[in-house]
Amino acid sequence: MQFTTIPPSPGFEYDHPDRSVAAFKRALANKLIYAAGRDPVSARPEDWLHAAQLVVRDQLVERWMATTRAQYEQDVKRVYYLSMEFLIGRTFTNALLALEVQDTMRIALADFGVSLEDIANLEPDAALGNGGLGRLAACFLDSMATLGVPGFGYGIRYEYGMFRQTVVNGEQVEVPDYWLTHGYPWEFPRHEVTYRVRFGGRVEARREYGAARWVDTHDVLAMAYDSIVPGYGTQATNTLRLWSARATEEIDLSAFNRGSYMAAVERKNHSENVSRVLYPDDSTEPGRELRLHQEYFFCSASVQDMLHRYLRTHDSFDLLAERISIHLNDTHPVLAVPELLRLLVDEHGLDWDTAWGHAQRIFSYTNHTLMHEALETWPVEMLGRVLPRHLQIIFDINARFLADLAQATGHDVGLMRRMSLIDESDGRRVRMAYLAVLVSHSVNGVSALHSDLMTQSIFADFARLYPGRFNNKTNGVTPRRWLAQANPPLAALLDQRIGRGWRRDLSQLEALRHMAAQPVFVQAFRRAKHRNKARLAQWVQAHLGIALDTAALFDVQVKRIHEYKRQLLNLLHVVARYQRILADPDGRHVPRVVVFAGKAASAYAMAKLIIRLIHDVAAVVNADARVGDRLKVVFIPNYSVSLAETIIPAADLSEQISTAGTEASGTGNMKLALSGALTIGTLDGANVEIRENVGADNIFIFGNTAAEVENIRASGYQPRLLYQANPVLQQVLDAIRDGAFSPGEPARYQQIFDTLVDWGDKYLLLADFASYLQAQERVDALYRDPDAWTRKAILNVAGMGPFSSDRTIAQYADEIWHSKPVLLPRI
Ligand code: 26V
Repeated sequence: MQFTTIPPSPGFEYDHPDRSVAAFKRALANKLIYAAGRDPVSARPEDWLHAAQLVVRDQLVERWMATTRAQYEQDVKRVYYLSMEFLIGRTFTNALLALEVQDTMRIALADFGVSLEDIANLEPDAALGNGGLGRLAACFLDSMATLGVPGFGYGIRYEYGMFRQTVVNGEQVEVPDYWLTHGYPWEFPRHEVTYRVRFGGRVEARREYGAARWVDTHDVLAMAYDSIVPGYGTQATNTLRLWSARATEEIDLSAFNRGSYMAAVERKNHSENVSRVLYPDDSTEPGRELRLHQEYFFCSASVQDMLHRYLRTHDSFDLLAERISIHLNDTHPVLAVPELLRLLVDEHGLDWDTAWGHAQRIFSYTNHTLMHEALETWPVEMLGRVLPRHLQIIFDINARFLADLAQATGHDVGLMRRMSLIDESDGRRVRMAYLAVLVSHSVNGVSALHSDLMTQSIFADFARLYPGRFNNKTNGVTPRRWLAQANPPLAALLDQRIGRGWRRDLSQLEALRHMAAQPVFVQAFRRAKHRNKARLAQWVQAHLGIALDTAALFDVQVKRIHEYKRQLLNLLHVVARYQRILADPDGRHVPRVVVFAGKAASAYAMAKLIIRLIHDVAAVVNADARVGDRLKVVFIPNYSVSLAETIIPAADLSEQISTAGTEASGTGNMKLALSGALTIGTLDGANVEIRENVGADNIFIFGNTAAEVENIRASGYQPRLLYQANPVLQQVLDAIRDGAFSPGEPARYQQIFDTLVDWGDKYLLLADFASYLQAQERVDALYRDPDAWTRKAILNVAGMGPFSSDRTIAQYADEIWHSKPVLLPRI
């Protein structure tokens, strides 16, 4: 591969980093000695990792500067992706892969007696996100860079990322994730890039729809930290800019002079708390004031930064909407809307209509959940206290909107109340999702089903009023991380059979379709899967002390623990299976390893109880000699991006079993199918489209559809009747209720029984139980025929082309952002 050097300014000389093994060795030695200050004689693996990270980073910096320069020269439209979460994981191997220098680095390190794999495993994850939404943002960054979309991620540099999950006596215990202990070598602190972010105070000289003065605020500084986002097979690299809170003064001098040193230090701490910790809840909206501070903090800094960049090359705002797009990743960044209006009207003197016109062409919004509990609303009282000027702007937007609505619909008061930005039903609260819909020229859901349901449920009134605004963009995942990096055996097989092009064009996997009939290929595919299973088994043996039979079917459910995702339904099947083995000890049972992993929000009691039940069931089943290798249950603690990279490639079966209508899309479903797992799932989220693409014969679909779920609920669902009518279900639930898995505390799971049988079974586990068990029997039957199973697995991989996040981002770029790639020499 030819590396094109972009010349720096003429006469400027520097060491252009070479890519030979010899050059890597020199660079490693230099970094170790001069950057890390380590004598090679006493260097620890961590030091080698640090040196190697810096060597790779050097390789990226030149491309980064070339891209940034080209973006300026071409005056491109920039896409700003605002997200409270970026769940990045590790960067070292990903950067090696983007540059295609894994082998060079491996050999260079080996010459020093260092194993690339060993040091790569020492890198902590950057876990600045909860789950699906945050990981999607990270996949999107990768795809934007790869496609040359001039994309900037903006977010928060949390000091504490997603908590570390430990398990103590079967129960989740959260441990803070201070991930910066050894520094983060991928970031460049930009001390000079700081913005003042204001809170509180009051508003003076306000005119309706006109400028106002916001005064007496207390301020926090936002300081930028940039990291490089490399594109694959291109010079294009993008920037992820994360904001860190700094106190405006090191210590408050007036307090200091009055002698209250500690009070001054406390104030500083208070300011800097804004970026201290990621909220580890992805389900409930607790309305905490610190969260509101976080949201505004990063929106304000980001919008100030983009206007600053725009004004470096433009002297009016006329072209603003042609030069910038702002994408709202869910409603968390929606305060960017009143912030942009405030800056344009109050600080830059634009009139309201012009500013609003710009905003409507600039903003677009993605909705990621229909779950009522997760829809953000802020109390008017709190918003007015923390951001008084923004509350006025929101009121102004609302007044205009309601006036227009009244005119268009003939003063339909019910409709106006329903659509108002202010919900008056439960105290007065601002509906952030409505604000996002009102300002955006595009509102999308994340799978075909979810986008449909979105316009039929939470946004039905808006969809009637603005039908052209709503669209679907089905999620995707980056094939670089989730296939090339996570699944080396399969990646190598693909390279050999269909070439390397799938990394940039995943539709090339289609070429596998006809190979599903070739016995040699089927065998090679099975060997690749087996190697991944052996790798996971080794991990489980080393970390959990459980021996797994790699011939068993690896049945995997990995995701946040949520009632709607129904890990409990999976567990009911596990118990039924256990009871079946005991009842028929000589039967031909297909051996299974059931793997769970996932975190529960720290305040989500039911989710934590489910984790405990998984452990209790595992303890009983795994210790029962009558069961042997025919059933093993494993809970892998501290699910994370890097654990996902080990678990997912090892899966035979992918559990995607949410109550239809509740999972917006899912992306784990795509990662698992891409690694050749067969899906057992409901017709929910992107499962529907996965079925269309892999073929109905190659997926195990069960359970009620979204429409049926709605009907069941509407016509008075009575789970107890199902319990009474199904002896298998009864035996399973009775065992759980009676303490078969918690003999020391028989009533421990009474609540689970009650929730399902007597308290309404909100997520319809019992309604889908029989159908789920039948689907599991189809799974067993197929697994008995290894060739037939593997053929279907191959057809799954072959059908995954459309689920590349490159496809998703290309659609966002064409249909929403109208952005063009930056032009750079190809490599
Ligand atoms: C909500 C909240 C509520 C307030 C506290 C903090 C917080 C943080 C995150 C969220 C929203 C979570 C929404 C989410 O992650 N949705 C998932 O998005 C994936 C990507 O589109 C999608 O595949 C999953 O189906 C969907 O559950």
